[in-house]
Amino acid sequence: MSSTEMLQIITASGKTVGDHKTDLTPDDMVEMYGHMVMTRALDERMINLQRQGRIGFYVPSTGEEAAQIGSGKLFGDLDWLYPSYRVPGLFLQRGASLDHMVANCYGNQADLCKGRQMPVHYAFGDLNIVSISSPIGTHIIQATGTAMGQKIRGDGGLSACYFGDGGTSSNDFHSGLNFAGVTKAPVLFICTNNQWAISVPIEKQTASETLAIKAVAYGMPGIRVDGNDVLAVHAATKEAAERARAGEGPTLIELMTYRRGPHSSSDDPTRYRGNQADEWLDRDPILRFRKYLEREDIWSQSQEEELIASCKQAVNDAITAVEKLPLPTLESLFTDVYATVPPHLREQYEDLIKHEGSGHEPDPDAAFPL
Ligand SMILES: Cc1ncc(C[n+]2csc(CCOP(=O)(O)OP(=O)(O)O)c2C)c(N)n1
Ligand SMILES: [Mg+2]
Repeated sequence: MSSTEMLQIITASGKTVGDHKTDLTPDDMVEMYGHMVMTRALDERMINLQRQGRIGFYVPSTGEEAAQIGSGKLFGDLDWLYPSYRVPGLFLQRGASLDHMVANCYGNQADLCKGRQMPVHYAFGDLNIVSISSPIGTHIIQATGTAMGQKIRGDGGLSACYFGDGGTSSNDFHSGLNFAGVTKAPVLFICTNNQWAISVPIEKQTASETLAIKAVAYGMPGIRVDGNDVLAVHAATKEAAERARAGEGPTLIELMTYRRGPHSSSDDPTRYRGNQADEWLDRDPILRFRKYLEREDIWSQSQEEELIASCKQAVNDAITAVEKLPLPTLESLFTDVYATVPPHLREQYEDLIKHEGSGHEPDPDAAFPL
């Protein structure tokens, strides 16, 4: 497969292309399908919460579930993940708790980031998932650096870095891929080409024939994959992971999909694009995988109904568990940097407490800029 052709294993009608046989067991596939449906359930509910004013900000990933779930089964304890903000499914698949994810959107005391990050910017240190970088592309060089370390250590671990089509225009894309190519670092560059970077369409992002072809300049394979086909995403990333673990270096994987929703809850895409999103409804990754599983007699209507009900229930339970928790204490703004809080910060803390006591309240309607 070249960097201009596109790897596809299941078509929109759920049939397999050619005689492809997946190495995934029926149980693996049912588990992956469950994570895709859970990701959608979380997405829909969180956007509603934002519209109801119960959380400030959300980033939907509807229609991009295969791009998130296709690679998650490949990783083990020695691997490090550098995610983007549009891969909540990957977190769920790696074992992140829904309570922690929902709490991050409230920025309250159950949030592992203690309200210091933007919402939807999760971090799970114990799952080797690095905190999401808001500046686009900066984590690409971090992933390469980690992979260079993994290579020196020789422990068989790899790093995987998730970013979007817009991320390929960052300086760090060039530096990260260049160094990874030269050092043959074990890193997977997983680029979700959803064809938009906020209001910038892919044609204005690059004059390149594809994004995958950029790999050629860095001396690594580039592969273009149907990003709405979870089995194709799995096959391509698995091969790249095997190459990385065998000492053969990095791979750039371009996952072709479409950003069906707004960039974020603060965005109104009707101001800059028509309703192309409708064309992509037929290529829905969840529907496609479901059709495949039904054809293979691995899935039934009653299982589907049970799954949807249980996913919705799990999301509701997480919201109920964390929504009413208090915000992090003011004191938490001053901890976790120094072992002992130095005098100048202690003084600032005391001033802040005095200020808060004087009746000043944070503005509850302050909007998120992005
Ligand atoms: C360095 C930098 N420039 C601009 C922004 C504002 N910004 C936030 S998300 C985004 C679009 C990124 O698009 P893409 O990489 O395609 O990812 P997607 O949102 O489509 O998943 C931009 C420009 C930023 N966060 N960082
Ligand atoms: Mg994009």
